[in-house]
Amino acid sequence: MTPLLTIVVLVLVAIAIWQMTKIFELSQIRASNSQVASETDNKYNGYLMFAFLIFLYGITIFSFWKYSKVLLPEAASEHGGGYDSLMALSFVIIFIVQTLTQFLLHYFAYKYRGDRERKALFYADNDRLEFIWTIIPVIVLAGLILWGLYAWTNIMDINDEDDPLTIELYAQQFNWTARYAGNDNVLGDANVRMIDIDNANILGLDNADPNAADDIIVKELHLPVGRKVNFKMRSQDVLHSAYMPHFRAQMNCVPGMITQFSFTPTITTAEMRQNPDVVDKVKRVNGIRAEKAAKGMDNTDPWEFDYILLCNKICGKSHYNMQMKIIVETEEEYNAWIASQQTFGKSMASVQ
Ligand SMILES: [Cu+2]
Repeated sequence: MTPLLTIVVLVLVAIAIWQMTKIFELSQIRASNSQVASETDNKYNGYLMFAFLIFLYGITIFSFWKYSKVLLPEAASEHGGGYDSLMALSFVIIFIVQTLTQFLLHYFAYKYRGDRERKALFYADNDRLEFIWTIIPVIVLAGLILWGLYAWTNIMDINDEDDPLTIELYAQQFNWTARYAGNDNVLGDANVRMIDIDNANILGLDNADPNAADDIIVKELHLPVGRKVNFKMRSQDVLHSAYMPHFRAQMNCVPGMITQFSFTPTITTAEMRQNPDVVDKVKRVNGIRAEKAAKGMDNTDPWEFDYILLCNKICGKSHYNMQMKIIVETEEEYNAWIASQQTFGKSMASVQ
């Protein structure tokens, strides 16, 4: 009922505005009703162009001031720094180019506004000018693309050098499961057809594969700082995307195939919680939560920063809630944690 009433009210308001503009138009009839723009019209539009330029600059400055703080904190992975530099350089170039071109566009529209006395200059072409405005974008874009390709090849070079940890990230509607490869650092074979919920084989591991017995299945990702991790992604049902924003990492999870991504975490969770940007963000979020708590609203527990694995593909109705906590810790803390986890072999034995 309420939506219908709202629509009726909106339609009535629209009709009222339309009628009022008609009355306004009728009251504005002047002696000369020429369709040709007058000097006043031209001047008015020239100034409006200038006003729009000021509006553009104003909103740019406002956005920097208001939204810079929602950006991610410093990258917590080895490759993240290079990735951020590339991003920052692209932003700087776009910013300079847009500031200049917007100025030129609007200034000239104002300067050469309609004037009956002025005649347009016939200027056929200028090779040198055309050369300059072609070669500068060519060099800048080629530079960006080459640097981008170089960064991409570096990031996507997934190999077994430096003794990487092998971890599987398993996506399904709507949660993540992680599987550590265990002492042998080799993941056991798995297939969605071998999933046996009754026997707690939630990832479909192959019981007959000796590599599977020492695999460790967990719901929280622990990573030792400074050790390279090779992630192998699988999906059970639809397209998902493993997104770890603080590590500048993202990879699609595709049913029927294994995709991979590799990175080395460089900052522990405890260290990241001390980062000034993170401290500031936590303070702001908890301020909002405290306000909500005062009004008696839900979900107002104070928040503590944690790294996070998110799904970055709209994979269904609970997509927004598909996440897993990531804890980056020292080698000793990691070893103690992994030692306290049960292996797949043991959990199978306890079920049967
Ligand atoms: Cu998903």
